[in-house]
Amino acid sequence: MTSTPLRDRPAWKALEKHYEEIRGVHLRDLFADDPARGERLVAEGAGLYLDFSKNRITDETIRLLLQLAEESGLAERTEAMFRGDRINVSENRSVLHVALRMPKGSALVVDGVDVVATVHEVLDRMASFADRVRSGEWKGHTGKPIRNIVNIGIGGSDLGPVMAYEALRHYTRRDLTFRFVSNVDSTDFAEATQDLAADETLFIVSSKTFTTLETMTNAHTARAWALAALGDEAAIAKHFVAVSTNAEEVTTFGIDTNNMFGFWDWVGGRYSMDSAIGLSTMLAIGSDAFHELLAGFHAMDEHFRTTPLERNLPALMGLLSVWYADFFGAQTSGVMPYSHYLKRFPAYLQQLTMESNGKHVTLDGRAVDYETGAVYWGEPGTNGQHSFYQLIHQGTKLIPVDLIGFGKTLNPIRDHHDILMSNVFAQAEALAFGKTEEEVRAEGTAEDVVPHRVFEGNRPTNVILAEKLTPHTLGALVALYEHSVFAQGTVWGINSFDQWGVELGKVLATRIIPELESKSEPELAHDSSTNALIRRYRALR
Ligand code: G6Q
Repeated sequence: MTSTPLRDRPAWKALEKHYEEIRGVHLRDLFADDPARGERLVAEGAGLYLDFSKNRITDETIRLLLQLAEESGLAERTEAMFRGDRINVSENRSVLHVALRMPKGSALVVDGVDVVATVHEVLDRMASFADRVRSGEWKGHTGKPIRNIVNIGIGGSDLGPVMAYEALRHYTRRDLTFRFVSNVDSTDFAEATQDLAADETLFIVSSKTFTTLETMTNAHTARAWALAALGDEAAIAKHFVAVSTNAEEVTTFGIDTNNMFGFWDWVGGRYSMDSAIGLSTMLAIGSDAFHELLAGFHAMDEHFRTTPLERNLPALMGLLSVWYADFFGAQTSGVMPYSHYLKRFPAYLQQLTMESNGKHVTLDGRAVDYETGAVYWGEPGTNGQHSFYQLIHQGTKLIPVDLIGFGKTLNPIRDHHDILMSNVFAQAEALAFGKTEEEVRAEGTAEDVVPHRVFEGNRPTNVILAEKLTPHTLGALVALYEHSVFAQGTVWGINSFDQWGVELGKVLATRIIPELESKSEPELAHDSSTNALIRRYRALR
């Protein structure tokens, strides 16, 4: 891996020069000069088709970005990750979410342990548990089968499960109700459980550490809620299971470790939806479909590991993100899935991308002198088109956008799907080519309105197409972004796998809780604003 600072790498210097040539070039001209561009600047892998032709790049840009990847050691670092090296240096951990989806029978030995075998042991236990619940063999305390499943978890122990449940709803058992409680706001728990019968409800307490304040608060509330209805401690074993790496805390909580599904410190929270954290997903779609999801992840892993970078989807997308963040100064990036089932995908991606690459120091602790991870955001198309797309089309900011669409809908009704997909293509076209003053005038527009109706264009998009939203496709799509994030982090030389930035607020909140709850007026030693806010809250509560 290179230790040359990013700005000193030859490819970076060349890109700086090259940017000066490209910044004024319009996509209209790039397409006019190269009629085959839209068929040429595409890549395919793991069932996904990526059209990256509507980016502000030339063949030279790609060549330089690939050179940058090489000078940044992307290939070596990818191998290091797949080998189980401790590339998460600030936590001294391997980063092996890729092992979670390696097929049964393959092997990856890390520190003398075949992690693939241990992964499949847990997957098999999850499958037999899921089968028992889904078949009704697993009975609640009063002898009734489980009809409701409530996942309690937050961050990486929530966003993946929620997103996957929504994304794969078509494949879920409709006679089972799934709810997800994450927020320590009691409203979340209250609303999620208000219409559920405790004797038909199973809680999955999902927490890698089993110490997270929000999750443990909700888990204890759930315990009290179940006990109030069922009146017997013995009921807990039938109505609570845990997903965690911390057997001791799970036992202390009162959950039988036979009903605990483990994972490992080499699985980061935001990279864990395909570990036991996906238990709710498996309960919803069944173990066969869950294995298809894993196969989709694995197909993209293999694509990423083995495909030359110029045809490598995650590498190309990652490098393009670097191009816009560091050369065009783009601060944000949009992700717009044209599938209503993917409505939580942008929220999921926000954690994956921003917790991973929202870093200001390099692996060896030096402050960066370039931009790192962009702000990710998005909503399902076409809804976004009727709200914020205005700013993307005609605002003053450059916002690269990923548009995700499918060839087939899972709910064929009249011509909805063609209408939906026409919008994917129309948006990408409008963003790239815009509408010139002459074109607006030619429509007979009044002269004073002309400037308002001009679309500058030259707004970059990636269009990602797949045949159909299936568990396999979802796995491939998530892995695509995981590895794109990795490629970006590698170029930036940052640690995409720690998240120290979430710690400070947690520590401060723990100090403030007693100040809010104390019966007597607490002595406050914060800044004047925090002191005044706490006093105001105490008066209001
Ligand atoms: C993800 C983060 C974070 C984590 C939550 C929940 O990468 O580490 O979002 O998933 O803080 O942690 P627990 O699973 O330990 O409760």
